[in-house]
Amino acid sequence: MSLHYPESKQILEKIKGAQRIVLNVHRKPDPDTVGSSLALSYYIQSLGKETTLVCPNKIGEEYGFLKQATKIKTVSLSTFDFSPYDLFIILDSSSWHMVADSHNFTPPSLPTIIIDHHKTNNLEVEIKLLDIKAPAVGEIVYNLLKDIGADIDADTATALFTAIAGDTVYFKHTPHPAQTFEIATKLLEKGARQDLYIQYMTSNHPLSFIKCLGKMLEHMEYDAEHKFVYAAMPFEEYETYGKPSGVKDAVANEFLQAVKDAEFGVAILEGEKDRLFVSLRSKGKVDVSTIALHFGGGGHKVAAGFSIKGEFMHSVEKILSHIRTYNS
Ligand SMILES: [Mn+2]
Repeated sequence: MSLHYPESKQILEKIKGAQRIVLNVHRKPDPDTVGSSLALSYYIQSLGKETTLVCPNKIGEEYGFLKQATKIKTVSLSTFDFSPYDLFIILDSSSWHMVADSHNFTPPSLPTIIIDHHKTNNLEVEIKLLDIKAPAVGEIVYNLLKDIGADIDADTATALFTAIAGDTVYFKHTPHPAQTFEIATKLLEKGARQDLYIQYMTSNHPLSFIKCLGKMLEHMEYDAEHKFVYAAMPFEEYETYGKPSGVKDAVANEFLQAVKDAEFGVAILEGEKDRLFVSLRSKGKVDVSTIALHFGGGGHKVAAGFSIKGEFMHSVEKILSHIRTYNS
């Protein structure tokens, strides 16, 4: 049987040669990084090896339906003691900032493997498995586990299903749908708990989240000349809703591509005073990762993001005027 990835053999050898393995869950953890890290960790544990999962931010309680999600440690990567470990595996990160949530992170001198799907990935490590065609790292890990002949049990299936469902926005964004739906079907046959995904990941928001989402949608405007929509929320307003997390992502994932004649959309949230967090989504013609790169962020052709510092109105204008020059 031919391998899906030539790197699979090398990765298996590295894992077999290691005893204590540390896996990274990226900043602002999402279902893809959490699910794919857990799935790979279950496999490594099945070989009788120790794993530790580290994330620079806290993992939301909603992930509790995934086995061992509550064991993921929240640590400062910059001061974390890597010395007990002999292998570092990073999933779903395209930059050291994403790995550590810090611009001062010095990577440890450990053998390091990166498994990622971001077009903007610029990390140089020993082994890099980058598949920019994969809609989620969960799909890459699935192919990797197949390549190395790993058994996919129900917990692994649930973790990988969660990863793929998260990044594809429940199978809406699938560049190669036949492959992705086939993998999803196989995972369901292995016992993936799709019902728990729905229960905890999509039907579990506080009312303040929904109201804040509604307010942000009310702010949405259409730029007919440059064919894009944008919605921006200042910090003062966000604060009145209790700063619910995930609002910008929900606007981006569900509504930025929903408007007739708009080619792409921008959601801007002043999540902290004078710090704006921006998500971009495209219907496919416009490559929004180049806009994100311009502002020091990254991502994919159809989904990207960045953050900038500055006064709210001034920063919003700066973002919009760049986009208008870019898309004209
Ligand atoms: Mn991802």
